[in-house]
Amino acid sequence: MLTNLKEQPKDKILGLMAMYREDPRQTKVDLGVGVYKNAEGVTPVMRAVKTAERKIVEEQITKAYTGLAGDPVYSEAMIDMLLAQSVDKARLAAVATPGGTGAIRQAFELIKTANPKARVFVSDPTWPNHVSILNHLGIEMVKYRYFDAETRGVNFDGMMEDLAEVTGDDVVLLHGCCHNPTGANLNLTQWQSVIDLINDKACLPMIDIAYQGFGDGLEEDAAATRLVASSVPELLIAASCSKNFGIYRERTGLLIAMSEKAENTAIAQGNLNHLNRQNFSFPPDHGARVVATILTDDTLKADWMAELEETRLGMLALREQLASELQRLSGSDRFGFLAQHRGMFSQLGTTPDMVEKLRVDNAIYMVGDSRMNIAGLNKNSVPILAQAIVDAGI
Ligand code: PLP
Ligand code: TYF
Repeated sequence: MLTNLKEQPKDKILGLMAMYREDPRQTKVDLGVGVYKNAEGVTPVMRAVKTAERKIVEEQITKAYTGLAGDPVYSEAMIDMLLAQSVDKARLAAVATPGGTGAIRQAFELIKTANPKARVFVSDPTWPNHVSILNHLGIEMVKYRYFDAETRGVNFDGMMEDLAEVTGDDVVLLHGCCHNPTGANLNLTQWQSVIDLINDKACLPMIDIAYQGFGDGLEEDAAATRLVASSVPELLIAASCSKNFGIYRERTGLLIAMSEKAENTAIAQGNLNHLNRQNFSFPPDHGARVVATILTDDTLKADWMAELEETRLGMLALREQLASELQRLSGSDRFGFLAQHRGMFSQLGTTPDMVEKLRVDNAIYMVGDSRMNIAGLNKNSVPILAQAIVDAGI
């Protein structure tokens, strides 16, 4: 039977990681996979995470199953961090999931259960796993214009024109902050227009938030999600702790379903639990426990926030250095968008051929759509990248 299997398309981002590892050139620069790296090229375990883990080792007295939804202390702490006081908590159902990806996968499954006719509108471009999971589940996907190839900002008029096609059966998937892959984000006025459209169409919004704290700050990055939550009747949120807690391999995420009325929450919660049970039963606990330990301890939380802020400011400084170096070398302001983008990524907006040229000639690895992981840079590699970009005639 297994001989019937066909080859599956590879994940291009993960493929690039392997290519980079095999490149013998000393000067190689990895701007591929979205993993934070410090100036030494290391993805550190955050201080507060280490302390929380020590505490868990010391104090944990059982590893018996939690519950299908995971530990409620984790869900509550995450809901506070994401949504603060923006919504009545009685309207929220939530489950711990294996990573943000687990939350996305189950959000899509929930959508399919609730409405088999639903189409999911995704930004063009979006994180490739959104597309592949939707295809895998056989859910119809519709792209809306998002990235303006000219300005490298958001093509907001195009986006709104395309979203005008949404019906009450559909879902609009939005990146809560730090858009992946482009780095271009809506401002709050634009978010308000999207909310008005969502309410007008009576469609379901879904927010994927994987980089809270990597853009403008922990609170600032949640502002759009909170605005949506306080303005619409129903909402799905898929959150990831992989980046902001640096616990990528622990697989720590949360799926939240916000119902219109508190009386619907029990059914929503039952459906989320059911999805966990069908897919893997109990969610992973270690990462969730680390996050809950940090968020419920004032000292640990303050230390985590301080380190997250250092991380964010480090990426911002690299953006500014790169934009100003490019301005100096090219004598033009056309790269100013790099300092305007937020989060880990910026899409340079060049062709796959140019991306390939940078890899072959300069051992610079970026994703084929010209997405760069800014955290893959350091003070010394910024001028090398800037020179290579200008030399390639980009
Ligand atoms: N959503 C986006 C846009 C992402 O970039 C990521 C990245 O890793 C995720 C979700 C989920 O990540 P994870 O499953 O590692 O938590
Ligand atoms: O976009 C990224 O690089 C991150 C990490 O299949 C990632 O979100 C990349 C590919 C993948 C899972 C995670």
